Amino acid sequence: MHLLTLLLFAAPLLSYAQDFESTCLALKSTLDQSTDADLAGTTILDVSYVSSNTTLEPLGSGCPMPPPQASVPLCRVQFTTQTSPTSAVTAEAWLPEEWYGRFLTAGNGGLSGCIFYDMLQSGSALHFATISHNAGHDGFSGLPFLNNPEVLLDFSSRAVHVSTVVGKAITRELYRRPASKAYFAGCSAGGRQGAHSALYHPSDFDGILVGSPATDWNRLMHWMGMTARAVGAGPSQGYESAPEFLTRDLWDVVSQEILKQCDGLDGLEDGIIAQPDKCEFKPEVLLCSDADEACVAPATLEGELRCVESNANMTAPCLTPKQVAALNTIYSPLIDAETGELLYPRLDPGSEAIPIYFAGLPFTGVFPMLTSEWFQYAVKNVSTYDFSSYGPADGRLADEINPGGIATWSGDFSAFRDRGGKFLTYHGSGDWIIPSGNSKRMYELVASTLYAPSTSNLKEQSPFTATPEKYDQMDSFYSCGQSNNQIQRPEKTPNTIFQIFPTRN
Ligand SMILES: [Ca+2]
Repeated sequence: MHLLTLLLFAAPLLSYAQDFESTCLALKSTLDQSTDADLAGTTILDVSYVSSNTTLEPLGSGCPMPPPQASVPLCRVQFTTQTSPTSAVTAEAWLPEEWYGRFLTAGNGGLSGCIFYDMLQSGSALHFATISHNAGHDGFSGLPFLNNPEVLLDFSSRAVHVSTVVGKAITRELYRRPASKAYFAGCSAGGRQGAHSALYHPSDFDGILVGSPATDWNRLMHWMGMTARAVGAGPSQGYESAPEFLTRDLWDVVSQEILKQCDGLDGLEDGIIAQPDKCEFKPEVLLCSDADEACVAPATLEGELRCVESNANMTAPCLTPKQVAALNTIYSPLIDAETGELLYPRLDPGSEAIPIYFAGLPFTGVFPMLTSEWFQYAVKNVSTYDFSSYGPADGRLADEINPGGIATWSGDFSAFRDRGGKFLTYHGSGDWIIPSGNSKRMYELVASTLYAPSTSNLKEQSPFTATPEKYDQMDSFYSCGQSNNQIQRPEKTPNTIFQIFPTRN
């Protein structure tokens, strides 16, 4: 009896699975013959049926990563869409056999033109028809932007929209009905893509989830460059001898001192700086005790060298005046010296302990790749550039040119809000790259534009379901792509979450 019952139920399931597989395998032909206008300019590269727990070959080049894994049975569609005579977006759609009617577009990161397979896997496993694209170029470098404004435009503002429109059309063709809801999820540069979509393509998504969004992109790139410069970064290796440069050991001393000064400000000395905004770090306490007058105000090169030496020869770790000055610079907001305008918020005290800062980002003595490639290939559009004199004028030029309209710095989310869109954003206070103050700044921009409550007026009873205060103690979210066992101090990354649009239904 039990066997019969099993067979009675199993037979339709088996039939459905076979139907899905055959429908999937026929999809290339279906798509090739489709007259759907949304598929114009799209070439279907391949369609395959993928069983559960299958290891796959990635699409594209220049993106070293573990082989993609599909955890549920799905229809995999690889496609490319021409965005101009000289540019195209390549993408994949993972369409799960068990579909709950929802569509998801995954964001990218950094200057990446890499399909985000982790999100294709997790999205499809959660029964979303999920797409991810290469933002118009392959690989992690910004070099493809050089002399190709159309590729730059794809990265800055076009690839998400184009691939989403095509992805939705492919989804309709496979399941014979449109998705009931469409979502976007991305972090960092992917977070900027989500904000850009809400601002400029408000019909693309019903819900947008962005982490640590890299909004005000040009300013972020500039802040990163100026931060690196403040601590001695130059255009190439060898700048460790700069008087402002701090070794990794000294950074550990700085980090411990920040914890000492600021841990208790949240009411509990627990190794967590839960409210970094309250932390006014005073690096002067780390000055070498014999830092003499000549060192405080070095009049000669000889004096400067003596200061560095006094640091190196001390029995206990300590800082020279120039190093102290560098710390005061990076733990203060970046201000335009001519206009007094705040250009970008400060580095979050405590975030300096995150390992990536010492692996290619501001604290290595090397000018950061993100800033250098963006500035060189997108802003200046030159094959070489000497970053040894990078400074405020370069930041102003980036603002002025705003390559591809990438800035994403507008508070007018009204079109997205008015169609019922939901925008949820979070930001770790120990973010690797993007100061959490930028999300608060973005919130204030949106709030002042849409006449919503400012962060200082948010209450539990407000229509905003989350307040910064409420979530200050959360430590379950980390920065983009990090899991608990990958980060050294996960407990030191409290978060702030804003739901910019109230949940009305
Ligand atoms: Ca604490």
